[in-house]
Amino acid sequence: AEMERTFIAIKPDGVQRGLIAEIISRFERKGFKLVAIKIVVPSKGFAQKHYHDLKERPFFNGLCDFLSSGPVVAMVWEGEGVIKYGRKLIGATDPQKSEPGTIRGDLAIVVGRNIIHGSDGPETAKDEIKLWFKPEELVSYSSNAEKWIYG
Ligand code: DAT
Ligand code: MG
Repeated sequence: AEMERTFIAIKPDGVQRGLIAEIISRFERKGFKLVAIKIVVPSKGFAQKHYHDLKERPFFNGLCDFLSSGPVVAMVWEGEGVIKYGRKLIGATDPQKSEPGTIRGDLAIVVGRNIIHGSDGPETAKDEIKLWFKPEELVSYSSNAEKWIYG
C-alpha cells in the first residue's frame, strides 16, 4: 500500500456547531487512520501562514480572521490515496456546489463557513503537516483493521 498523509482541520464553525465527531467519523469509517490530533486557537499570523497561497485574494483577511476566531481541530490522516480522496469526502469549496454525501454538501451552505480544510496535494500536505505539528506529535502505529481494509 502506498501510504500518504494529509492535513485536515475542522474550522471554528465546525467546532462550534458540534460537528467534530461527525467529521472524524466519516474519515474513520472510510478506513483512514488518525495519526495526529489537537485542538488549538491559531493566531492571525499563523492563519496567514496556513493560507499564504491565497494572500492576493480579496477574502484573505476575512478568511484569516475567521480561522483564528476560535478553536480548530487539527488532524493528520493516513491511508492509501488519502490526500485526493480526503478532498472528495470534503466536497467542493463552495457548499452550494458540493455534492450531497460530501461533508460540505451535507453540512454547510456558504463558502465562508464551509467547516473543514483539507490539503489539496502532496506538497501542501507536507507543508501543512509541518506547519501545524511537531514531528513527535505524529504517531506511527499499525491498526489491526488494516489487513481487513487493504487485504
Ligand atoms: P479549499 O478550502 O476547498 O481548499 P481554497 O483553498 O480555494 O478552498 O480556499 C480556502 C478557503 O477560503 C475556503 O475553504 C473558503 C475561503 N474561500 C475560498 N473562496 C472564497 C470566496 N470566493 N469567498 C469567500 N471565501 C472564500
Ligand atoms: Mg485550499
